[in-house]
Amino acid sequence: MRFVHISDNHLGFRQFGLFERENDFYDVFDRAVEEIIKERPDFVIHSGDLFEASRPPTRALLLVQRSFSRLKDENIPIYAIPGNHDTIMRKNTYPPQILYEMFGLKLISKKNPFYVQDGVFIGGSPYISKYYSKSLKERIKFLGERSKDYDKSILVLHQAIDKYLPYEFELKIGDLPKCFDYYALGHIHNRIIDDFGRGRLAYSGSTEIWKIDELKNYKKKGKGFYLVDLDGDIPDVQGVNLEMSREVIEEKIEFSEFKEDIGRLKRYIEEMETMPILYLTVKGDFDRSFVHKKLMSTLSNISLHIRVNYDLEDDIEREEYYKEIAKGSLNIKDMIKMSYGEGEEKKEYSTFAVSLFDLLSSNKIEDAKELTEKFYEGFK
Ligand SMILES: [Mn+2]
Repeated sequence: MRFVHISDNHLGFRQFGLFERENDFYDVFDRAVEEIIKERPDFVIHSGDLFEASRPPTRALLLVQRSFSRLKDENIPIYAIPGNHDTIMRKNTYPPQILYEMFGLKLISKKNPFYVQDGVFIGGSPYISKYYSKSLKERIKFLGERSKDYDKSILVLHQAIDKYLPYEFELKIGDLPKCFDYYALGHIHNRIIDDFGRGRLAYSGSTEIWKIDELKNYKKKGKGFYLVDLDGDIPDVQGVNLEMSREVIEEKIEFSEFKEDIGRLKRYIEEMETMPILYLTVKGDFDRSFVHKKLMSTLSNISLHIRVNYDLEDDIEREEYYKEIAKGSLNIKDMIKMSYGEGEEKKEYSTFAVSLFDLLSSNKIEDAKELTEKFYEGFK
């Protein structure tokens, strides 16, 4: 019995507002499906965040339709949960995954918490926010009990666990029952494989570099999906690596070596077939506009996107910024709104955040609780 564990494809994500990046996420998903068909697994487990948002672009929806109908033709069913990105936080709504039930997708939900294929128990829960972790723990406990009638069992979740993400988690490692053979997890974008109970626990990770802090883990462990063999006493987990669409480069440059480093970087990039993404930090004592102009004139026409962080020894601008805040000419509420960005759905969040800020800063704790409960009601 072999299956594929894949997660966090974030289809429809237009990183930096670039359609090239949106395509990168589609392309790597396409390559994943090619590889899955080559591997001929008995089934696929998808542990959430198939889409970047709960209302994905039509192109993303079509790509998944085409891919899943190919898997259906090959008799490979997909067991899937929605993640925090493709969950809709309202009552009586459906995640986009439900569109593919006619293409062999089996949605793991509150209504259908588990399935059994060839004697293997496949149970799980859609993403649940930390405000409802009590109900999440109850669901997991229930699944643990039900799984005991079967030889092999898999638990599918899209949650962070304290052991792997100590600052922002919904579950502690001790909350998981130890009776499952494989814990198919999503949410953390790095690849993680661990021993747990009598089996193995794994985050298969994202399939593209969604955020720069995934770069280190990607360089060490690659990105793609896991191929799991359930036949032995302990599941055997193999990483299948997918080729990324372009390189992401992170460099720290000392201003004293600026010219040499930029020249070296330029020659390195010129060898590439596809334009990379650059994350540069320039450190030292220098004139920001000189460095910016030089960087752009040397690298912008050979890179898809450049992000520069200036680490100035004597940062006058930052001091000015702090002075502005102290004077009160920068409004915290405006800053909250700005950090959420534009768009209908984002406006809902920023309105919520600003109202919460108002209540909390005037010490209305109970009102803040009530507002939060209402906002997250869809999770109950
Ligand atoms: Mn994700």
